[in-house]
Amino acid sequence: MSERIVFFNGNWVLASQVRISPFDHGFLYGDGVFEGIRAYAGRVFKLEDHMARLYASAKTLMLTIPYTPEELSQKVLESVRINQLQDAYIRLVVSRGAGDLGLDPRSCPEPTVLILADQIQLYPETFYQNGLALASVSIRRPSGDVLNPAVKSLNYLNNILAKIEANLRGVPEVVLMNAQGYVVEGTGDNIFIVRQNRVITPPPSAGILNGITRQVILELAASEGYRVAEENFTLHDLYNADECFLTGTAAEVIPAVTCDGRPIGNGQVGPVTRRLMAVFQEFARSTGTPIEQGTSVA
Ligand code: PXG
Repeated sequence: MSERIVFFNGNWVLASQVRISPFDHGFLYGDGVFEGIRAYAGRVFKLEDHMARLYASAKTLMLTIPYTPEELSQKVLESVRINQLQDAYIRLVVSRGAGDLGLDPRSCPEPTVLILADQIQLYPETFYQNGLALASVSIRRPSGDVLNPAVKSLNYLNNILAKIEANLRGVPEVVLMNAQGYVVEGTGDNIFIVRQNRVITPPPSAGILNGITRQVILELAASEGYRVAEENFTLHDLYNADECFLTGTAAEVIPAVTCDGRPIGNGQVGPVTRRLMAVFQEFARSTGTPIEQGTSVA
């Protein structure tokens, strides 16, 4: 495979030629924002929604992205095209940039902007066929008044600590709760339960990353005729649900069949989950911004 060409601070360069300053506050302090975006069959999925979330996250951090959303969208499309990809995972990172030592972002005149498109690393097919085992973890998701989970920042230590607990317990993904004990999300995905044909996911006010896949599933589930609700639920509700699944750009829609050793429903992938997995695949492959729309590379 030939080396990837990445967009780095206004230029298209080979990935191996990118030089990020040791003084970049993204590296020193996790000061920055990012998006994980997917392309299916030559079209970038929900590009505008990813851009809106990126700029919203940046606004909260008072991080001025030196491109308009339209300009940056064109670069995202171009990153897929220039690497001759059709199906891709795109990582868009904007960090505070290089500055002095010390937290103060005012010492960083120029943000660092990086777009990397590569082949996607899919989860093993057995996860989709047979479902995942989940475990709840002791680490809590911080509430909105601490570090708002709605901001997709470069600070993923909370999620990484949860991932370490997942590894120690030998499960591929875990369930995080907020300080009130309500289930909120996984380490890189949102969570849904199905109960009596109602499709339920925690509300944004519970302290979640407002996932783009989550929003798509809420809409697809409603158009499939299911009753949908954004409601707080507990581990008890999860153990006693009929079905459970996770959603995310990387995971798409992935079934979960046990949590903390309790089978969810009958411990098999349920019919609502199967239906939504199929509908999502169909939707993802039939919508999106064509990569050909971008301006050609000079
Ligand atoms: N919750 C969290 C905490 C996330 O980070 C999601 C939910 C799902 O959101 P979307 O918009 O993707 O439906 C995410 C986002 C990766 C990677 O490995 C992906 C995410 C996060 C961190 C890393 O590329 N997903």
